[in-house]
Amino acid sequence: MNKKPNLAIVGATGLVGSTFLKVLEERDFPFDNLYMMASAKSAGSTVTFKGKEYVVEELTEHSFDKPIDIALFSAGGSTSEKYAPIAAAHGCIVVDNSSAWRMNEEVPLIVPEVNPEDVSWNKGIIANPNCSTIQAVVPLKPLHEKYKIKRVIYSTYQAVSGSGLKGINDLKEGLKGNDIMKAYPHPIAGNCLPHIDVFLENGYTKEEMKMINETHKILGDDSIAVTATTVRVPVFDSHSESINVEFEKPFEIEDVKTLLANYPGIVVQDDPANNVYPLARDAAGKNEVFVGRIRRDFSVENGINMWVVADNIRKGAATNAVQIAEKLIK
Ligand code: 25A
Ligand code: L14
Repeated sequence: MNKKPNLAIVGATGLVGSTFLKVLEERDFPFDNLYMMASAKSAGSTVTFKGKEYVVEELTEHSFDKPIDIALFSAGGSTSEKYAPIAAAHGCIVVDNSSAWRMNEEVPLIVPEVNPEDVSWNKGIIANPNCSTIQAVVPLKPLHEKYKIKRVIYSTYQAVSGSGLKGINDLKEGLKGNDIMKAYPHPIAGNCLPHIDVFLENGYTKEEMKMINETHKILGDDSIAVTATTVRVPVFDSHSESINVEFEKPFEIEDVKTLLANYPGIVVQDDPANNVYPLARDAAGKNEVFVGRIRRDFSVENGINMWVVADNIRKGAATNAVQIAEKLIK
């Protein structure tokens, strides 16, 4: 793109939408016109960007009649299903945060540190992966390139902010002894719920299957065996993940640590003697993926365990989407 792009933020008033705005501002993303869109409920309200107030407009079939180059969507799956193709038909490129388009064969699924080249075959819609998948594949990528991954076991500890304001409110109230259950079928305060998104017929949750399928698509390798257990924990921000990885090739654990520390987007925090390891509260508000507890799995021939933490609304959603948009304007 030669001129500065016209941008639209769809779902501008939501948790992810408002974080798009923060990240665009922090990274000084170039733009000419900027449009804020949401449902009829929010139309007429205002949001502030770079000190200027913008009136939120209702998203309709005609929202993309005006020239818009890039639209960042975070308004849920059904909104994306309906409106992303309308935007694309008008020549706009949609970066979509919902799960609606991720596994569509015509739609690239991108983590900029992992598969930026896939931007080239977009047909107007690019999908932003699931938050838990994004932070996992960043450290897996350099390891897969060097040692070829055979199998991955994910166990996640996911923050309530993944469920939006409802989840945050359930935990806030629960901590005061008020067990409201608007986001979850059980109290979240003092609990761990092995249940994220809906249950499927195969016994897994949809969140678990997203991690499995999206890992294959982003790494471009269906031969990797992947399994997952995803758990909601009483933490406000940042998902934590225990990741067990088995490789084809042998390795030195110090080389693994160096490889990860030198990879873009990763910060290694691994000094157990001084109680240094990634923590959800420290990762909150940051854009990087934090990796620690990197150690050999002595139960298999070539395996490791690691602990991976990232802000699920930033790297897991808004930051990753803005990074994709940055690739588009390059
Ligand atoms: O189906 P999916 O893909 O799984 O996605 C489902 C939900 O997941 C969130 C996102 O919620 C989405 O609604 N989400 C998506 N990707 C995510 C990711 N990567 C993710 N969460 C984490 N990580 P959200 O809160 O981020 O975004 C909601 C925004 O979407 C707007 N919206 C909804 N339907 C729309 C629409 N916009 C246009 N057309 C439609 N048909 C929604 O606007 C919001 O901006 P709104 O008008 O419905 O809400 C306006 C005001 O309401 C506040 N609010 C929302 N929920 C609550 C709330 N206030 C109190 N309690 C609540 N529970 C908003 O803050 C806003 O002020
Ligand atoms: O698929 O509830 O992007 O933590 C992101 C938030 C799924 C659920 C997605 C959560 C959603 C997830």
